[in-house]
Amino acid sequence: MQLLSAYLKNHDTDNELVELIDILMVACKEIALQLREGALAGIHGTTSDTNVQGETQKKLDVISNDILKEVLLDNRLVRGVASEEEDEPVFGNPEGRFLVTFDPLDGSSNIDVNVSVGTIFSILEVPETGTPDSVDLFLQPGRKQVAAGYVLYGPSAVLALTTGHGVNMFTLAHTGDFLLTREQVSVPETTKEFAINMSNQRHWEPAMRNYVDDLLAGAEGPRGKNYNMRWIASMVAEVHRVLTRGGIFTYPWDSRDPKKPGKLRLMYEGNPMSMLIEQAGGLSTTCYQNIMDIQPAHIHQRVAVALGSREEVETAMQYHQDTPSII
Ligand code: P6P
Repeated sequence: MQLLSAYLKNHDTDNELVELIDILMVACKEIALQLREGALAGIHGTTSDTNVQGETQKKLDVISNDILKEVLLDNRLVRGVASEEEDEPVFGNPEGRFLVTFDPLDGSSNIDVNVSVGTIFSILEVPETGTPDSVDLFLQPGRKQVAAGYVLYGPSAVLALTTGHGVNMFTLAHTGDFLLTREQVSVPETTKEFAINMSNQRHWEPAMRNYVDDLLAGAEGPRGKNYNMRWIASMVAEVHRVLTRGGIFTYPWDSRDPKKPGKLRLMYEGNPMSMLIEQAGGLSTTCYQNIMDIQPAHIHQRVAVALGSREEVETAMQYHQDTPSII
């Protein structure tokens, strides 16, 4: 089985990008070790702090964030990082070539119940023009990403990675190496599986309610087939399932906070997951437009997400075109 860096070099990946991905994996391996220790190391539970999202920070949110910041900002290639857990970007080498955004521990509400969580990352290049040490450097649409991926800390730790030439998966071996375990992943075009938090149903737009009602109507309904539902409350695990066997994952706009288009964040959840899904032949939208076409206005901007099997996502979009929006 091929080592991660060997695979990337054999497929003509930019040497400095390979180096950056390698150090990212040094951080993720440390996070995986911390998670394995869990309660034994006294690192379950919450801190007394809340992050910029207004969410109570788990101890492992902070630990993971600190590991990633330390490893990345210590490398000459990194101009700056932006994290779900940081109010503002943190800058490193003024001559650095890359910008990294990340959700250090997505799904962290699952940690104390021992359910899979993950690190999501997005890699951009510093734009030619831009104010030094400014958040503006990061505000690039998802199409500008040079790489994106996640490490899912599940029964095994799996890296799903794209550098713009398809999606490959690498499993963390006991040796500490990430070894190629799935090459050129492809999302099945159709599906019978959907993932949504049904408890929010009364808050959705009419179009989303109509779409999900028809999924629930099954073979007797307009879709003409029976569907299964999943909800793990960990985007990394949901996207990994979609990449692995198809499906649609959606966290739509809801009326609880009408000024925000949804719960998920564009820069370090929507964009990296969209690059993975599109590179694997799927589709990733807000139900109205492709997520990677959005020009970000601020670093913690939220986005509605509907991603996965192309035919299913296109159908969800059609429901939104056919039903007047209330947003
Ligand atoms: P809810 C985790 O907090 C997260 O950001 C995603 O990983 C996940 O898909 C979603 O929120 C779960 O949200 O409202 O079901 O708890």
